[in-house]
Amino acid sequence: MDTQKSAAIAEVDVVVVGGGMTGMYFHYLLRRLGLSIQGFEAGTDVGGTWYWNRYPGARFDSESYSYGFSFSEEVLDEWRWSEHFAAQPETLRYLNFVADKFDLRRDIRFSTRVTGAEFDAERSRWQVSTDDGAVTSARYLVLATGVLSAPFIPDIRGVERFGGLTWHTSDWPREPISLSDKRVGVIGTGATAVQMITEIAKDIGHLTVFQRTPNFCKPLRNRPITDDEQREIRERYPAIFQRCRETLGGFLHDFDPRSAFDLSDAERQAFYEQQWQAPGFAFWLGIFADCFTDDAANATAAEFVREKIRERVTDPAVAELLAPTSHAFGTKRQPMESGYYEVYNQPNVRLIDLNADPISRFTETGVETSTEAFDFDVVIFATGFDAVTGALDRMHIQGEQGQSLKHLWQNGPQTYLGIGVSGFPNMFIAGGPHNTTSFCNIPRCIEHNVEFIAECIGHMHTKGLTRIEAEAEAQQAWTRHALDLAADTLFVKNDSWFMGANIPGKKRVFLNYVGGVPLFLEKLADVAAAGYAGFSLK
Ligand code: NA7
Repeated sequence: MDTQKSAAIAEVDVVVVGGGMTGMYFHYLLRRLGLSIQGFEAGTDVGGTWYWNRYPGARFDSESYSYGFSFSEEVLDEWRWSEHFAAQPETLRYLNFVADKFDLRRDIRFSTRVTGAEFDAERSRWQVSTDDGAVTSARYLVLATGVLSAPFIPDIRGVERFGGLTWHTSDWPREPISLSDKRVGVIGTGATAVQMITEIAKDIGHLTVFQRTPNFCKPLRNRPITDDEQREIRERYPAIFQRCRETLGGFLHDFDPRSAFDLSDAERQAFYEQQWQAPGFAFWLGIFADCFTDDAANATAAEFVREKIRERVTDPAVAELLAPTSHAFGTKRQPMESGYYEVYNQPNVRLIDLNADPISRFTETGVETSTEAFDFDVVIFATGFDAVTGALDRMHIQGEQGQSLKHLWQNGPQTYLGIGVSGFPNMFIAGGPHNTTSFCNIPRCIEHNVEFIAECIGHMHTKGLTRIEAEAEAQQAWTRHALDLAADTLFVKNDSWFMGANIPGKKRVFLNYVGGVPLFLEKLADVAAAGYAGFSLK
Protein backbone atom coordinates (compact mmCIF):
# COMPACT_ATOMS: atom_id res chain seq x y z
CA MET A 1 0.00 0.00 0.00
CA ASP A 2 1.21 3.51 -0.81
CA THR A 3 1.78 5.90 2.03
CA GLN A 4 2.63 9.59 2.29
CA LYS A 5 6.20 9.86 0.94
CA SER A 6 7.10 13.49 1.02
CA ALA A 7 5.67 16.83 1.97
CA ALA A 8 5.89 17.98 -1.65
CA ILE A 9 3.93 15.19 -3.30
CA ALA A 10 1.70 13.09 -1.13
CA GLU A 11 1.19 9.55 -2.37
CA VAL A 12 -2.02 7.68 -1.74
CA ASP A 13 -3.90 4.78 -3.23
CA VAL A 14 -6.98 6.75 -4.19
CA VAL A 15 -7.90 10.39 -4.69
CA VAL A 16 -11.63 10.97 -4.32
CA VAL A 17 -12.82 14.25 -5.81
CA GLY A 18 -15.99 15.49 -4.15
CA GLY A 19 -17.48 15.24 -0.68
CA GLY A 20 -21.14 14.85 -1.54
CA MET A 21 -23.15 11.67 -1.11
CA THR A 22 -21.03 9.86 -3.72
CA GLY A 23 -17.72 10.90 -2.22
CA MET A 24 -18.89 10.09 1.30
CA TYR A 25 -19.85 6.55 0.34
CA PHE A 26 -16.50 6.08 -1.42
CA HIS A 27 -14.69 7.05 1.77
CA TYR A 28 -16.78 4.56 3.72
CA LEU A 29 -16.14 1.65 1.33
CA LEU A 30 -12.56 2.30 0.27
CA ARG A 31 -11.40 2.68 3.84
CA ARG A 32 -12.80 -0.75 4.59
CA LEU A 33 -10.52 -2.11 1.88
CA GLY A 34 -7.56 -0.75 3.82
CA LEU A 35 -6.63 1.75 1.11
CA SER A 36 -5.11 5.16 1.75
CA ILE A 37 -7.38 7.91 0.50
CA GLN A 38 -7.13 11.61 -0.05
CA GLY A 39 -10.41 13.37 -0.59
CA PHE A 40 -10.85 16.90 -1.90
CA GLU A 41 -13.95 19.02 -1.55
CA ALA A 42 -14.44 22.63 -2.66
CA GLY A 43 -17.01 23.32 0.06
CA THR A 44 -16.17 23.74 3.72
CA ASP A 45 -17.97 20.53 4.68
CA VAL A 46 -19.62 17.40 3.30
CA GLY A 47 -22.99 17.39 1.54
CA GLY A 48 -22.38 18.28 -2.12
CA THR A 49 -25.69 19.24 -3.72
CA TRP A 50 -27.27 19.62 -0.28
CA TYR A 51 -24.36 21.70 0.98
CA TRP A 52 -24.48 24.15 -1.93
CA ASN A 53 -28.18 24.39 -2.72
CA ARG A 54 -29.49 26.29 0.30
CA TYR A 55 -32.04 28.41 -1.51
CA PRO A 56 -35.40 28.85 0.23
CA GLY A 57 -37.73 25.99 -0.68
CA ALA A 58 -34.98 23.49 -1.58
CA ARG A 59 -36.24 20.01 -0.79
CA PHE A 60 -36.45 16.40 -2.02
CA ASP A 61 -38.79 15.56 -4.84
CA SER A 62 -38.20 11.86 -4.08
CA GLU A 63 -39.71 10.27 -0.99
CA SER A 64 -37.22 10.92 1.84
CA TYR A 65 -37.00 7.25 2.84
CA SER A 66 -36.23 6.23 -0.74
CA TYR A 67 -33.47 8.84 -0.98
CA GLY A 68 -31.20 8.26 2.03
CA PHE A 69 -28.28 5.82 2.06
CA SER A 70 -29.31 2.19 2.26
CA PHE A 71 -25.98 0.65 3.29
CA SER A 72 -26.18 0.95 7.07
CA GLU A 73 -28.84 -0.69 9.22
CA GLU A 74 -27.69 1.52 12.08
CA VAL A 75 -28.37 4.67 10.09
CA LEU A 76 -31.76 3.31 9.01
CA ASP A 77 -32.55 2.57 12.66
CA GLU A 78 -31.35 5.85 14.07
CA TRP A 79 -32.40 8.44 11.51
CA ARG A 80 -35.94 9.62 11.28
CA TRP A 81 -37.16 11.82 8.43
CA SER A 82 -39.70 14.39 9.55
CA GLU A 83 -41.51 14.75 6.23
CA HIS A 84 -42.29 12.58 3.23
CA PHE A 85 -40.23 15.03 1.16
CA ALA A 86 -37.58 16.52 3.43
CA ALA A 87 -36.28 20.06 3.11
CA GLN A 88 -32.60 20.88 2.48
CA PRO A 89 -31.62 21.79 6.08
CA GLU A 90 -32.81 18.38 7.26
CA THR A 91 -30.98 16.59 4.43
CA LEU A 92 -27.78 18.42 5.24
CA ARG A 93 -28.22 17.47 8.92
CA TYR A 94 -28.70 13.87 7.80
CA LEU A 95 -25.51 13.87 5.74
CA ASN A 96 -23.60 15.39 8.65
CA PHE A 97 -25.04 12.70 10.90
CA VAL A 98 -23.74 10.01 8.54
CA ALA A 99 -20.35 11.75 8.20
CA ASP A 100 -20.03 11.98 12.00
CA LYS A 101 -21.10 8.41 12.54
CA PHE A 102 -18.49 6.94 10.21
CA ASP A 103 -15.84 9.64 10.64
CA LEU A 104 -16.04 10.36 6.92
CA ARG A 105 -14.36 13.78 7.02
CA ARG A 106 -11.07 12.35 8.24
CA ASP A 107 -9.40 12.07 4.84
CA ILE A 108 -11.11 14.99 3.12
CA ARG A 109 -9.33 18.28 2.57
CA PHE A 110 -12.11 20.87 2.49
CA SER A 111 -12.13 24.28 0.80
CA THR A 112 -9.88 22.73 -1.80
CA ARG A 113 -10.77 22.45 -5.46
CA VAL A 114 -9.12 20.00 -7.84
CA THR A 115 -7.86 21.99 -10.80
CA GLY A 116 -6.26 19.26 -12.86
CA ALA A 117 -5.16 15.66 -13.08
CA GLU A 118 -2.55 14.12 -15.31
CA PHE A 119 -1.93 10.43 -15.91
CA ASP A 120 1.68 9.37 -15.56
CA ALA A 121 1.81 6.34 -17.87
CA GLU A 122 5.21 5.20 -16.67
CA ARG A 123 4.10 4.83 -13.08
CA SER A 124 0.41 4.20 -13.83
CA ARG A 125 -0.51 6.92 -11.37
CA TRP A 126 -2.48 10.14 -11.43
CA GLN A 127 -0.90 13.45 -10.47
CA VAL A 128 -3.72 15.51 -9.03
CA SER A 129 -3.34 19.30 -8.67
CA THR A 130 -5.40 21.39 -6.29
CA ASP A 131 -5.99 25.11 -5.95
CA ASP A 132 -3.89 25.22 -2.77
CA GLY A 133 -0.87 24.53 -4.98
CA ALA A 134 -0.42 20.95 -3.79
CA VAL A 135 0.06 17.89 -5.98
CA THR A 136 -1.11 14.46 -4.89
CA SER A 137 -0.11 11.23 -6.56
CA ALA A 138 -2.68 8.45 -6.58
CA ARG A 139 -3.00 5.04 -8.16
CA TYR A 140 -6.70 5.69 -8.78
CA LEU A 141 -8.60 8.85 -9.55
CA VAL A 142 -12.21 8.64 -8.47
CA LEU A 143 -14.47 11.43 -9.70
CA ALA A 144 -17.43 11.93 -7.39
CA THR A 145 -18.16 15.39 -8.70
CA GLY A 146 -21.91 15.12 -9.13
CA VAL A 147 -24.17 15.46 -12.14
CA LEU A 148 -25.69 18.87 -11.31
CA SER A 149 -22.82 20.65 -9.60
CA ALA A 150 -21.40 23.08 -12.16
CA PRO A 151 -23.64 26.18 -11.95
CA PHE A 152 -24.50 27.91 -15.20
CA ILE A 153 -25.02 31.68 -15.45
CA PRO A 154 -25.88 32.94 -18.93
CA ASP A 155 -23.69 35.58 -20.44
CA ILE A 156 -26.01 38.59 -20.42
CA ARG A 157 -24.55 41.89 -21.55
CA GLY A 158 -23.83 44.44 -18.83
CA VAL A 159 -24.25 42.18 -15.80
CA GLU A 160 -21.08 43.64 -14.25
CA ARG A 161 -22.66 47.12 -14.30
CA PHE A 162 -25.66 46.11 -12.22
CA GLY A 163 -25.56 47.92 -8.86
CA GLY A 164 -27.85 45.52 -7.01
CA LEU A 165 -27.14 42.00 -5.77
CA THR A 166 -27.03 38.91 -7.98
CA TRP A 167 -26.44 35.29 -7.23
CA HIS A 168 -27.06 31.82 -8.61
CA THR A 169 -29.50 29.63 -6.68
CA SER A 170 -26.66 27.26 -5.73
CA ASP A 171 -24.76 30.16 -4.18
CA TRP A 172 -27.47 31.60 -1.92
CA PRO A 173 -26.07 34.10 0.64
CA ARG A 174 -25.11 32.38 3.90
CA GLU A 175 -26.25 35.33 5.99
CA PRO A 176 -30.05 35.55 6.31
CA ILE A 177 -31.38 38.04 3.78
CA SER A 178 -34.86 39.52 3.88
CA LEU A 179 -36.57 40.13 0.55
CA SER A 180 -39.71 41.58 2.13
CA ASP A 181 -38.98 45.10 0.88
CA LYS A 182 -36.95 44.17 -2.17
CA ARG A 183 -37.69 44.30 -5.88
CA VAL A 184 -36.54 40.89 -7.03
CA GLY A 185 -36.02 39.49 -10.53
CA VAL A 186 -35.72 35.74 -11.10
CA ILE A 187 -34.37 34.37 -14.37
CA GLY A 188 -35.41 30.77 -15.05
CA THR A 189 -38.40 28.58 -14.27
CA GLY A 190 -36.92 25.07 -13.87
CA ALA A 191 -37.27 22.70 -10.91
CA THR A 192 -35.10 24.95 -8.72
CA ALA A 193 -36.93 28.16 -9.60
CA VAL A 194 -40.32 26.57 -8.97
CA GLN A 195 -39.34 25.57 -5.42
CA MET A 196 -37.60 28.88 -4.71
CA ILE A 197 -40.18 31.24 -6.23
CA THR A 198 -42.97 29.61 -4.22
CA GLU A 199 -41.05 30.17 -1.00
CA ILE A 200 -39.70 33.70 -1.54
CA ALA A 201 -43.04 34.97 -2.88
CA LYS A 202 -44.50 34.45 0.61
CA ASP A 203 -42.67 37.55 1.84
CA ILE A 204 -41.37 39.77 -0.94
CA GLY A 205 -41.60 43.40 -2.01
CA HIS A 206 -42.12 42.74 -5.70
CA LEU A 207 -41.22 39.75 -7.83
CA THR A 208 -40.66 39.61 -11.59
CA VAL A 209 -40.15 36.16 -13.10
CA PHE A 210 -38.45 35.93 -16.49
CA GLN A 211 -39.63 32.75 -18.17
CA ARG A 212 -38.24 31.29 -21.37
CA THR A 213 -39.94 27.89 -21.22
CA PRO A 214 -42.85 27.03 -18.93
CA ASN A 215 -42.79 23.62 -17.28
CA PHE A 216 -45.31 20.89 -16.52
CA CYS A 217 -45.20 21.14 -12.71
CA LYS A 218 -46.98 18.66 -10.46
CA PRO A 219 -48.14 19.14 -6.85
CA LEU A 220 -45.65 17.49 -4.48
CA ARG A 221 -48.24 16.74 -1.75
CA ASN A 222 -45.76 16.75 1.08
CA ARG A 223 -46.77 16.11 4.70
CA PRO A 224 -45.17 15.15 8.02
CA ILE A 225 -44.38 11.50 8.73
CA THR A 226 -46.38 10.26 11.69
CA ASP A 227 -44.98 7.91 14.36
CA ASP A 228 -46.98 5.01 12.95
CA GLU A 229 -45.74 5.73 9.46
CA GLN A 230 -42.19 5.93 10.75
CA ARG A 231 -42.47 2.46 12.32
CA GLU A 232 -43.91 1.09 9.12
CA ILE A 233 -41.20 2.75 7.00
CA ARG A 234 -38.48 1.20 9.18
CA GLU A 235 -40.01 -2.22 8.70
CA ARG A 236 -40.46 -1.65 5.00
CA TYR A 237 -36.92 -0.40 4.27
CA PRO A 238 -35.77 -3.66 2.64
CA ALA A 239 -38.87 -3.66 0.44
CA ILE A 240 -38.44 0.05 -0.37
CA PHE A 241 -34.87 -0.42 -1.54
CA GLN A 242 -35.75 -3.61 -3.40
CA ARG A 243 -38.53 -1.75 -5.20
CA CYS A 244 -36.04 0.96 -6.17
CA ARG A 245 -33.81 -1.73 -7.71
CA GLU A 246 -36.69 -2.91 -9.83
CA THR A 247 -38.09 0.35 -11.20
CA LEU A 248 -36.67 2.06 -14.26
CA GLY A 249 -35.53 5.20 -12.45
CA GLY A 250 -34.77 3.80 -8.99
CA PHE A 251 -37.86 5.53 -7.61
CA LEU A 252 -40.85 4.09 -5.78
CA HIS A 253 -42.88 5.03 -8.87
CA ASP A 254 -42.70 3.16 -12.13
CA PHE A 255 -44.21 3.49 -15.58
CA ASP A 256 -47.49 1.78 -16.41
CA PRO A 257 -46.83 -0.72 -19.21
CA ARG A 258 -50.27 -0.12 -20.74
CA SER A 259 -50.64 2.30 -23.63
CA ALA A 260 -52.46 5.54 -22.96
CA PHE A 261 -54.87 4.34 -25.64
CA ASP A 262 -55.67 1.01 -23.98
CA LEU A 263 -58.12 2.97 -21.86
CA SER A 264 -61.24 4.88 -22.82
CA ASP A 265 -61.04 8.65 -22.54
CA ALA A 266 -62.94 8.55 -19.24
CA GLU A 267 -60.80 5.74 -17.81
CA ARG A 268 -57.62 7.53 -18.86
CA GLN A 269 -58.74 10.77 -17.22
CA ALA A 270 -59.61 8.86 -14.04
CA PHE A 271 -56.16 7.23 -14.04
CA TYR A 272 -54.46 10.57 -14.62
CA GLU A 273 -56.47 12.12 -11.81
CA GLN A 274 -55.46 9.32 -9.44
CA GLN A 275 -51.77 9.78 -10.30
CA TRP A 276 -52.14 13.55 -10.03
CA GLN A 277 -53.56 13.25 -6.53
CA ALA A 278 -50.79 10.88 -5.41
CA PRO A 279 -47.64 12.36 -3.82
CA GLY A 280 -44.32 12.81 -5.58
CA PHE A 281 -43.51 11.85 -9.14
CA ALA A 282 -46.62 9.65 -9.58
CA PHE A 283 -47.79 11.78 -12.48
CA TRP A 284 -44.58 11.53 -14.50
CA LEU A 285 -42.75 8.35 -13.62
CA GLY A 286 -46.01 6.55 -12.87
CA ILE A 287 -47.96 7.12 -16.07
CA PHE A 288 -48.08 5.21 -19.34
CA ALA A 289 -44.68 4.32 -20.77
CA ASP A 290 -45.79 5.25 -24.28
CA CYS A 291 -46.23 8.85 -23.14
CA PHE A 292 -42.44 9.03 -23.52
CA THR A 293 -42.23 7.42 -26.95
CA ASP A 294 -45.42 8.44 -28.72
CA ASP A 295 -46.47 12.02 -29.45
CA ALA A 296 -50.19 11.28 -29.39
CA ALA A 297 -50.01 9.44 -26.05
CA ASN A 298 -47.89 12.25 -24.66
CA ALA A 299 -50.43 14.84 -25.78
CA THR A 300 -53.10 13.28 -23.55
CA ALA A 301 -50.91 13.80 -20.48
CA ALA A 302 -49.79 17.26 -21.57
CA GLU A 303 -53.34 18.49 -22.00
CA PHE A 304 -54.34 17.07 -18.61
CA VAL A 305 -51.61 19.12 -16.92
CA ARG A 306 -52.38 22.27 -18.92
CA GLU A 307 -55.99 22.08 -17.71
CA LYS A 308 -54.76 21.80 -14.11
CA ILE A 309 -52.64 24.91 -14.58
CA ARG A 310 -55.52 26.89 -16.12
CA GLU A 311 -57.73 26.01 -13.14
CA ARG A 312 -55.30 27.62 -10.71
CA VAL A 313 -54.22 30.82 -12.40
CA THR A 314 -56.74 33.65 -12.26
CA ASP A 315 -55.63 35.66 -15.29
CA PRO A 316 -56.25 33.53 -18.41
CA ALA A 317 -53.43 35.24 -20.32
CA VAL A 318 -50.94 34.43 -17.53
CA ALA A 319 -52.30 30.88 -17.34
CA GLU A 320 -51.61 30.40 -21.06
CA LEU A 321 -48.04 31.63 -20.59
CA LEU A 322 -47.56 29.11 -17.78
CA ALA A 323 -49.06 26.20 -19.75
CA PRO A 324 -46.31 24.57 -21.83
CA THR A 325 -46.98 24.01 -25.52
CA SER A 326 -43.49 24.06 -27.03
CA HIS A 327 -42.32 20.70 -25.72
CA ALA A 328 -43.67 17.27 -24.90
CA PHE A 329 -44.83 16.50 -21.35
CA GLY A 330 -42.17 14.96 -19.10
CA THR A 331 -39.24 15.40 -21.47
CA LYS A 332 -37.66 17.94 -19.13
CA ARG A 333 -37.15 17.18 -15.44
CA GLN A 334 -40.58 17.66 -13.90
CA PRO A 335 -40.62 20.42 -11.27
CA MET A 336 -42.63 19.60 -8.15
CA GLU A 337 -44.61 22.40 -6.60
CA SER A 338 -46.50 23.34 -3.47
CA GLY A 339 -48.39 26.50 -4.41
CA TYR A 340 -46.29 27.67 -7.37
CA TYR A 341 -49.13 28.60 -9.71
CA GLU A 342 -50.96 30.65 -7.07
CA VAL A 343 -47.88 32.89 -6.82
CA TYR A 344 -48.93 34.37 -10.16
CA ASN A 345 -52.26 35.44 -8.65
CA GLN A 346 -50.44 37.75 -6.24
CA PRO A 347 -50.67 41.48 -7.09
CA ASN A 348 -46.93 41.92 -6.44
CA VAL A 349 -45.82 39.25 -8.95
CA ARG A 350 -45.31 39.60 -12.72
CA LEU A 351 -44.46 36.99 -15.30
CA ILE A 352 -42.46 38.09 -18.33
CA ASP A 353 -42.41 35.88 -21.41
CA LEU A 354 -38.88 36.02 -22.75
CA ASN A 355 -39.97 34.57 -26.08
CA ALA A 356 -42.04 37.66 -26.76
CA ASP A 357 -39.76 40.05 -24.92
CA PRO A 358 -36.16 38.82 -24.55
CA ILE A 359 -33.65 40.29 -22.09
CA SER A 360 -31.33 42.60 -23.98
CA ARG A 361 -29.00 43.66 -21.17
CA PHE A 362 -28.40 44.50 -17.54
CA THR A 363 -28.27 48.19 -16.59
CA GLU A 364 -26.95 49.86 -13.42
CA THR A 365 -30.42 49.57 -11.89
CA GLY A 366 -31.88 46.41 -13.33
CA VAL A 367 -32.69 44.56 -16.52
CA GLU A 368 -33.86 45.74 -19.92
CA THR A 369 -35.92 43.63 -22.26
CA SER A 370 -36.71 44.56 -25.84
CA THR A 371 -39.69 46.64 -24.69
CA GLU A 372 -39.28 47.51 -21.02
CA ALA A 373 -36.83 48.48 -18.27
CA PHE A 374 -37.10 46.83 -14.84
CA ASP A 375 -35.47 48.14 -11.66
CA PHE A 376 -34.30 45.52 -9.20
CA ASP A 377 -32.52 45.31 -5.86
CA VAL A 378 -31.77 41.64 -6.42
CA VAL A 379 -31.58 39.41 -9.51
CA ILE A 380 -31.47 35.66 -8.89
CA PHE A 381 -30.16 33.32 -11.56
CA ALA A 382 -32.16 30.09 -11.41
CA THR A 383 -30.52 29.12 -14.67
CA GLY A 384 -29.42 25.60 -13.87
CA PHE A 385 -26.23 23.66 -14.34
CA ASP A 386 -23.80 22.44 -16.96
CA ALA A 387 -25.06 18.97 -16.21
CA VAL A 388 -23.29 15.60 -16.21
CA THR A 389 -20.09 16.69 -18.00
CA GLY A 390 -19.77 20.23 -16.59
CA ALA A 391 -17.94 19.44 -13.36
CA LEU A 392 -15.58 17.10 -15.24
CA ASP A 393 -14.90 19.66 -17.98
CA ARG A 394 -14.06 22.33 -15.41
CA MET A 395 -11.08 20.30 -14.19
CA HIS A 396 -8.21 19.87 -16.60
CA ILE A 397 -8.04 16.08 -16.83
CA GLN A 398 -5.33 14.74 -19.11
CA GLY A 399 -5.22 11.10 -20.14
CA GLU A 400 -2.41 8.78 -21.14
CA GLN A 401 -1.49 10.55 -24.38
CA GLY A 402 -1.85 13.99 -22.85
CA GLN A 403 -5.31 14.39 -24.36
CA SER A 404 -7.78 16.43 -22.35
CA LEU A 405 -11.10 14.87 -21.40
CA LYS A 406 -12.94 18.08 -22.26
CA HIS A 407 -11.38 18.21 -25.72
CA LEU A 408 -12.05 14.53 -26.30
CA TRP A 409 -15.72 15.02 -25.48
CA GLN A 410 -16.30 18.18 -27.50
CA ASN A 411 -18.40 16.24 -30.02
CA GLY A 412 -20.21 14.35 -27.30
CA PRO A 413 -18.98 12.20 -24.42
CA GLN A 414 -17.91 8.58 -24.83
CA THR A 415 -17.68 6.29 -21.84
CA TYR A 416 -17.92 2.66 -20.91
CA LEU A 417 -20.92 2.32 -18.54
CA GLY A 418 -20.60 6.03 -17.72
CA ILE A 419 -17.74 4.88 -15.46
CA GLY A 420 -14.56 4.35 -17.47
CA VAL A 421 -13.00 6.25 -20.37
CA SER A 422 -10.60 4.74 -22.87
CA GLY A 423 -7.26 6.56 -22.71
CA PHE A 424 -7.83 7.49 -19.05
CA PRO A 425 -6.59 4.43 -17.13
CA ASN A 426 -7.26 4.09 -13.40
CA MET A 427 -9.89 6.82 -13.56
CA PHE A 428 -13.44 6.09 -12.47
CA ILE A 429 -16.40 8.42 -12.83
CA ALA A 430 -19.28 7.73 -10.48
CA GLY A 431 -22.21 8.86 -12.57
CA GLY A 432 -20.65 10.05 -15.79
CA PRO A 433 -22.39 10.43 -19.15
CA HIS A 434 -24.59 7.49 -20.19
CA ASN A 435 -24.79 6.21 -16.65
CA THR A 436 -28.05 5.65 -14.78
CA THR A 437 -27.23 8.24 -12.09
CA SER A 438 -28.37 11.36 -13.91
CA PHE A 439 -31.71 9.73 -14.79
CA CYS A 440 -32.38 8.22 -11.43
CA ASN A 441 -33.41 8.71 -7.85
CA ILE A 442 -29.80 9.80 -7.60
CA PRO A 443 -28.60 8.20 -4.31
CA ARG A 444 -29.93 4.81 -5.38
CA CYS A 445 -27.80 4.87 -8.53
CA ILE A 446 -24.89 6.47 -6.69
CA GLU A 447 -24.80 3.45 -4.39
CA HIS A 448 -24.80 0.98 -7.30
CA ASN A 449 -21.97 2.80 -9.04
CA VAL A 450 -19.85 3.38 -5.96
CA GLU A 451 -20.16 -0.27 -4.93
CA PHE A 452 -19.15 -1.45 -8.40
CA ILE A 453 -16.14 0.88 -8.54
CA ALA A 454 -15.00 0.16 -4.96
CA GLU A 455 -15.25 -3.59 -5.58
CA CYS A 456 -13.29 -3.20 -8.78
CA ILE A 457 -10.54 -1.26 -7.01
CA GLY A 458 -10.57 -3.90 -4.26
CA HIS A 459 -10.22 -6.62 -6.92
CA MET A 460 -7.24 -4.81 -8.46
CA HIS A 461 -5.65 -4.35 -5.07
CA THR A 462 -5.97 -7.97 -3.95
CA LYS A 463 -4.75 -9.32 -7.29
CA GLY A 464 -1.77 -6.98 -7.25
CA LEU A 465 -2.90 -5.31 -10.50
CA THR A 466 -1.99 -1.68 -11.09
CA ARG A 467 -3.74 -0.57 -14.25
CA ILE A 468 -7.29 -0.76 -15.54
CA GLU A 469 -8.68 0.94 -18.62
CA ALA A 470 -11.94 0.85 -20.52
CA GLU A 471 -11.46 -0.83 -23.90
CA ALA A 472 -12.18 1.40 -26.88
CA GLU A 473 -14.56 -1.16 -28.47
CA ALA A 474 -16.53 -1.60 -25.23
CA GLN A 475 -16.79 2.16 -24.89
CA GLN A 476 -18.00 2.56 -28.45
CA ALA A 477 -20.59 -0.19 -28.03
CA TRP A 478 -21.86 1.25 -24.73
CA THR A 479 -22.15 4.77 -26.13
CA ARG A 480 -24.04 3.45 -29.14
CA HIS A 481 -26.31 1.37 -26.90
CA ALA A 482 -27.10 4.41 -24.70
CA LEU A 483 -27.79 6.67 -27.67
CA ASP A 484 -29.82 4.03 -29.53
CA LEU A 485 -32.09 3.55 -26.52
CA ALA A 486 -32.59 7.30 -26.21
CA ALA A 487 -33.30 7.70 -29.92
CA ASP A 488 -36.58 5.82 -29.47
CA THR A 489 -37.84 8.31 -26.89
CA LEU A 490 -39.26 11.83 -26.98
CA PHE A 491 -36.46 13.08 -24.69
CA VAL A 492 -34.14 13.64 -27.64
CA LYS A 493 -36.63 15.97 -29.33
CA ASN A 494 -36.54 18.45 -26.49
CA ASP A 495 -33.92 20.99 -25.46
CA SER A 496 -32.97 20.40 -21.83
CA TRP A 497 -29.98 19.61 -19.69
CA PHE A 498 -30.68 15.94 -20.51
CA MET A 499 -29.44 16.88 -24.01
CA GLY A 500 -26.76 19.37 -22.96
CA ALA A 501 -28.92 21.86 -24.85
CA ASN A 502 -29.11 24.36 -21.97
CA ILE A 503 -25.47 25.35 -22.39
CA PRO A 504 -24.55 27.54 -25.38
CA GLY A 505 -21.95 25.80 -27.54
CA LYS A 506 -22.29 22.41 -25.82
CA LYS A 507 -22.76 19.49 -28.19
CA ARG A 508 -26.43 18.57 -28.30
CA VAL A 509 -26.45 14.88 -27.40
CA PHE A 510 -28.36 12.76 -24.89
CA LEU A 511 -26.29 12.54 -21.69
CA ASN A 512 -28.30 10.11 -19.57
CA TYR A 513 -29.10 6.42 -19.78
CA VAL A 514 -32.71 5.36 -20.32
CA GLY A 515 -32.12 1.61 -20.19
CA GLY A 516 -33.19 1.73 -16.56
CA VAL A 517 -31.85 0.51 -13.25
CA PRO A 518 -32.58 -3.24 -13.58
CA LEU A 519 -30.84 -3.51 -16.96
CA PHE A 520 -27.90 -1.44 -15.73
CA LEU A 521 -27.52 -3.51 -12.57
CA GLU A 522 -27.58 -6.68 -14.65
CA LYS A 523 -24.88 -5.23 -16.87
CA LEU A 524 -22.70 -4.23 -13.89
CA ALA A 525 -23.08 -7.70 -12.38
CA ASP A 526 -22.18 -9.40 -15.68
CA VAL A 527 -19.16 -7.16 -16.19
CA ALA A 528 -17.86 -7.86 -12.67
CA ALA A 529 -18.57 -11.60 -12.90
CA ALA A 530 -16.58 -11.79 -16.12
CA GLY A 531 -13.50 -10.27 -14.44
CA TYR A 532 -14.44 -6.72 -15.48
CA ALA A 533 -15.23 -7.47 -19.09
CA GLY A 534 -14.77 -4.46 -21.34
CA PHE A 535 -11.93 -3.19 -19.17
CA SER A 536 -8.33 -4.27 -19.71
CA LEU A 537 -6.54 -5.06 -16.48
CA LYS A 538 -2.78 -5.27 -15.97
P1 NA7 B 1 -32.88 23.78 -15.20
O1 NA7 B 1 -33.91 22.74 -15.10
O2 NA7 B 1 -31.83 23.62 -16.23
O3 NA7 B 1 -33.64 25.16 -15.40
C1 NA7 B 1 -32.94 26.34 -15.73
C2 NA7 B 1 -33.92 27.41 -16.06
O4 NA7 B 1 -33.20 28.58 -16.47
C3 NA7 B 1 -34.85 27.06 -17.23
O5 NA7 B 1 -36.10 27.62 -16.99
C4 NA7 B 1 -34.15 27.74 -18.40
O6 NA7 B 1 -35.00 28.02 -19.47
C5 NA7 B 1 -33.66 28.99 -17.75
N1 NA7 B 1 -32.58 29.61 -18.48
C6 NA7 B 1 -31.36 29.11 -18.74
N2 NA7 B 1 -30.65 29.98 -19.46
C7 NA7 B 1 -31.43 31.06 -19.66
C8 NA7 B 1 -31.25 32.29 -20.34
N3 NA7 B 1 -30.12 32.57 -20.98
N4 NA7 B 1 -32.28 33.16 -20.35
C9 NA7 B 1 -33.42 32.86 -19.71
N5 NA7 B 1 -33.66 31.71 -19.07
C10 NA7 B 1 -32.66 30.83 -19.04
O7 NA7 B 1 -32.12 23.99 -13.81
P2 NA7 B 1 -32.69 23.87 -12.34
O8 NA7 B 1 -31.65 24.40 -11.43
O9 NA7 B 1 -34.04 24.42 -12.25
O10 NA7 B 1 -32.83 22.33 -12.13
C11 NA7 B 1 -31.68 21.51 -12.29
C12 NA7 B 1 -31.90 20.21 -11.59
O11 NA7 B 1 -31.84 20.41 -10.18
C13 NA7 B 1 -33.23 19.58 -11.81
O12 NA7 B 1 -33.26 18.84 -12.98
C14 NA7 B 1 -33.40 18.74 -10.58
O13 NA7 B 1 -32.74 17.52 -10.73
C15 NA7 B 1 -32.75 19.55 -9.53
P3 NA7 B 1 -35.18 26.93 -20.68
O14 NA7 B 1 -36.01 25.83 -20.11
O15 NA7 B 1 -33.78 26.46 -21.01
O16 NA7 B 1 -35.81 27.68 -21.76
